[in-house]
Amino acid sequence: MTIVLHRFPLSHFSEKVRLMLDFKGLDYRVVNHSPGPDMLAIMRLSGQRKLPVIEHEGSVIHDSTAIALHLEHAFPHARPMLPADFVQRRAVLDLEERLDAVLGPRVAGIASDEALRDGAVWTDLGSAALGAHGLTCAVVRAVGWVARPATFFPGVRRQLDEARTAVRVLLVELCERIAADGYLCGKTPTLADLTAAGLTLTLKIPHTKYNALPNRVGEGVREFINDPVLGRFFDWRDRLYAGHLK
Ligand SMILES: N[C@@H](CCC(=O)N[C@@H](CS)C(=O)NCC(=O)O)C(=O)O
Repeated sequence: MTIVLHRFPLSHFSEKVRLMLDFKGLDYRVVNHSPGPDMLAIMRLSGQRKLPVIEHEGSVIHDSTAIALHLEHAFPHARPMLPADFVQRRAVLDLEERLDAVLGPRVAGIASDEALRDGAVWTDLGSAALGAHGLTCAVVRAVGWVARPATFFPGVRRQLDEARTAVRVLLVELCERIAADGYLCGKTPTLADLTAAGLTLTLKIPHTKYNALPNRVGEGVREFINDPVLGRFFDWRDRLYAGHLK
């Protein structure tokens, strides 16, 4: 039975789950929602307001980690995302949790801050993020005019700079892990790899079948994309998409 993935088009947690479905080779359909207008429908469906949510054989599951555990349990013959060995499994889940905690709350702010520096990029990002029932480009542009000056307030600037530093430190660690073993927790891809790839969605827009920003592939946060140290991470992510994901 086809799995239904409810997502916001530019949601990095939704991308994390979409990558799990690809990786396991499962049949799925994507339903795009708009933050705001579709909140009531999401609440009615899942009893909470965040996406991703999946529907599978009458079950409705929210939270990307809960979805990962559900998929591992429901499809025992599909490609595993978690090692059978409990020590290795714990290591994968610990890294996944840390990736969620560091990248989860920071990536959207960093990507928005970057997009605000260029009116056209901001309008594309805002319109794609708001999805099919989104506000018009003119309103997105107007929001940009208000938001851009806010990023210069010292308190906001400090928070954004701290977010960039925290994300960069983590990405450097991921590069070291990749250099050592090829993947983040050993020599084969796991849930940790799918998490890192999915949660960095808007740091550099990947080439994917479900990309909400097809005219911005390869673009993103220039400080990261142009950093030679982090090149290893984005090259690795490109190979992961090309080899295992749609
Ligand atoms: N812990 C959740 C986080 C999901 C999440 O934060 N989703 C964001 C989009 S990336 C969201 O729905 N935000 C809307 C809101 O907070 O109202 C997961 O792992 O799925």
